Amino acid sequence: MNQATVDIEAIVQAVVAELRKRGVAPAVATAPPVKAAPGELVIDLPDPTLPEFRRAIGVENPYDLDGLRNLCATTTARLGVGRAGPRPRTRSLLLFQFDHGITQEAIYGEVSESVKEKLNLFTVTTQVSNRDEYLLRPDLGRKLSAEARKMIAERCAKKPQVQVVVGDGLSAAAVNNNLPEIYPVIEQGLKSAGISMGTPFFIQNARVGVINDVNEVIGADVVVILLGERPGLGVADALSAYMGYRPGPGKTDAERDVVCMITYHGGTNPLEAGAYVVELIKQTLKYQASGVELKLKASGGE
Ligand code: B12
Repeated sequence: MNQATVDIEAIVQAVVAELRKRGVAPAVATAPPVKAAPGELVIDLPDPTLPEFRRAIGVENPYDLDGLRNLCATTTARLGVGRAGPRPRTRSLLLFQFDHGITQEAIYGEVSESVKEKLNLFTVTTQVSNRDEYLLRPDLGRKLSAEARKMIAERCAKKPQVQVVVGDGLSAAAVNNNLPEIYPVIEQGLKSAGISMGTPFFIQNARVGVINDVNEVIGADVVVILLGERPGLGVADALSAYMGYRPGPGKTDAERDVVCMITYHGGTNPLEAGAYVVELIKQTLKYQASGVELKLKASGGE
């Protein structure tokens, strides 16, 4: 480090100290500057993913700092991060890129074979041939491949009351992290209620609407698909349970229900969610309806 750099650093420190004294410096968490060895490149910025920096207030001189802190604590949205002129701060940009990287990994990741094996799930595919096509062609993710139909016909029990299937959807992490917890709760809950369950399996590159195709082969009263939700910049491993009463050709989301945000990271934990899914299945069987029709019937309307 040459003399000029040292001088500039000393000046910056002195100015920041003076601004702090006057209460003008931003209420941003800072870390001591990192000293570079000769020839070494140092990015002198604290790790923005650490909790104290992720949640730090970046607004300079907020009118009501406590109020702003309370507001920011209510959400994972990027509130009160401040800006550098018209642009986001480097800290915000890096954090965004980090979180975006996690969403990409969730979308392009694969559901672990060991998770499938533990629950004895065999794998079939939709008519999608790769992940890019999955993202571009949701319609193909709603259709089983011919081979899948054949395999399901050969390996699965027919006409159970409830058929549970698992799909990767938009987040493999959602399935990897939550399926081992939620699945046994659903299985146990249905068993103790005396409700019969079909042979579960895993559908790669699946969309919600694939349950219509599944039930053409299975003929269940209720089909439940546990699949990964679109990852967000706050949470990337949330699972959903979508379900419908006697799904089949032409059935839409209006005839389906969903239990969403199943995750330990700020959603409903998978154990509780599993119990809720079982309750919803019981209602669906009782009223022989799902979606809007179930709401109407359960509330006494027609
Ligand atoms: C993307 C999305 C949508 C998109 C779906 C378009 C698409 N092709 O992907 C649009 C904008 C159309 C949408 C609309 C609605 N949505 Co929406 N949506 C989501 C979101 C952000 C992600 C869903 C996801 O990742 N699905 C997984 C992928 C793999 O599924 P997919 O097959 O690609 O897409 C299907 C599902 O997303 C499904 N879907 C989306 N929303 C809903 C809502 C219900 C009740 C059902 C049964 C199905 C459904 O529709 C798609 C086509 O079949 C979730 C948030 C979350 N935390 O899950 C909310 C969410 C699922 N939606 C919700 C709601 C309320 C709705 C609407 C009823 C809003 C309204 N009042 O109009 C409508 C209903 C739409 C419908 N399909 O009939 C709520 C459900 C709450 C609940 N427990 O009932 C959620 C959880 C958001 C929230 N936190 O409030 N939605």
